[in-house]
Amino acid sequence: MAKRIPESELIINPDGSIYHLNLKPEHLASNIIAVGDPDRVAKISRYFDEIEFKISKREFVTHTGWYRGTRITAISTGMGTDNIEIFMTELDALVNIDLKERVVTDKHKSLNIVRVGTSGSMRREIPEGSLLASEYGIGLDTLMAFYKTDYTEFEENVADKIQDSLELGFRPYCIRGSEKLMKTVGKGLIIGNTVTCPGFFGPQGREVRVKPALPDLIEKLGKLEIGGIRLTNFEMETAGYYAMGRLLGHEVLSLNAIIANRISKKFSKDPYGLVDQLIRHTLNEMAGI
Ligand code: R1P
Repeated sequence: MAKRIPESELIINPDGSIYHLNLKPEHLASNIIAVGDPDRVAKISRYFDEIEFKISKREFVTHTGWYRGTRITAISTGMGTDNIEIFMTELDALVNIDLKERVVTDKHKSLNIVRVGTSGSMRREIPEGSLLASEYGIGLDTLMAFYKTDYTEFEENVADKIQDSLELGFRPYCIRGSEKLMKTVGKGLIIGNTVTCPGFFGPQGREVRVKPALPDLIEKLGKLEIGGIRLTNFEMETAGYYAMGRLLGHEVLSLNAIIANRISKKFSKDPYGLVDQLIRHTLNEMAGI
């Protein structure tokens, strides 16, 4: 007999939808475009040929519809890997748990999840205005201290080297995204390796009024060459997506609109235009998979 998941551990709303995302299984497509900013969801669904369903709760705004014959869900997550943990767990529950019986279903279903987000470059040669797909995510957050994941030896080595180089009192994690989606949705973009930070200012080496504890974070990370990979950009979700994707068995790829270059200190003159370019690229590539 399959183990029943108690009410307190997986919360279902009275209408049968999942607690935070407010979605029922039929509302979700297998191809998902995930964004941080709730306002970005409509900027994706305006290209749909038909919008089938819309709902929102907290920072999770969802539009499901059709684009050139492919059913796609555009959904926002808000910022940070703590939100990504909730997002990925509830998405997975919608497809891999019988919500009425509260048991894991026999046949695992894998989703295609593509993050379309903004990011800052830590490389002079990747200027603002670039579009980048993340091969690896490097988590400087502590999410994965709460889950046991299998890492490759290479991923462990990268994590060790970053911990040593930054003299971190905690262990970061390094994890690869979907090779399948990289070949399709990532096609034609710069390939990079993305550092995921648990904040926007200090954790990304920014000083506004308070001096960060690691003021030379960008310089140190920018100089590292680990087993042939170079770290390229900062944001706040990628590593969490990749780790939860591996744990739950989903294909995940993070795409980044590079709106700032942290070395040249330049900011894009048209960040919304750049995000729109990335949205159109993603829709067109997703329609084919
Ligand atoms: C910070 O401004 C936010 O922008 C980036 C970061 O990862 C963080 O969520 O992504 P989004 O543009 O998708 O929100």
